[in-house]
Amino acid sequence: MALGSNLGDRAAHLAHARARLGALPGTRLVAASRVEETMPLGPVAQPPYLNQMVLLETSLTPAELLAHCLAIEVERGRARRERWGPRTLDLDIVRYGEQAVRQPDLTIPHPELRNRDFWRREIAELEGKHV
Ligand code: PH2
Ligand code: MG
Ligand code: MG
Repeated sequence: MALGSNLGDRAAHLAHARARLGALPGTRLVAASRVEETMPLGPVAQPPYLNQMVLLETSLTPAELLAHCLAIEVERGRARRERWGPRTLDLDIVRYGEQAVRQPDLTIPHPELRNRDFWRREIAELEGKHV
């Protein structure tokens, strides 16, 4: 899962997300990458992000996990205005084991994975930490 924040207390939003994700039913936080500051990608002018990748082990389905993620985003005051606009907290399912998902509201692997060097770097870091 990718965590991102570029509004408010960014580190606190990420910390909240890690705690909540690790406490979801049937779910364990296995590893976390470093938190990195990244320049905003995309067409909207906005502040820099804090980004982090975490590895979860879960018995939730992708759709269940997505529903929890949206609820956790709302807990941090996430408002959905423009696409790719600034946000307090963004939780994206980037990969789900080897499984692929293609639903109107969920595509796994995440289609942006190929475009985001920092995501691939963070995943490599997680794979090193995962025992
Ligand atoms: N997420 C976006 C848009 N732009 N830029 C950075 N640096 N990090 C993000 O997580 C990010 C972004 C939409 O989800
Ligand atoms: Mg995103
Ligand atoms: Mg998102």
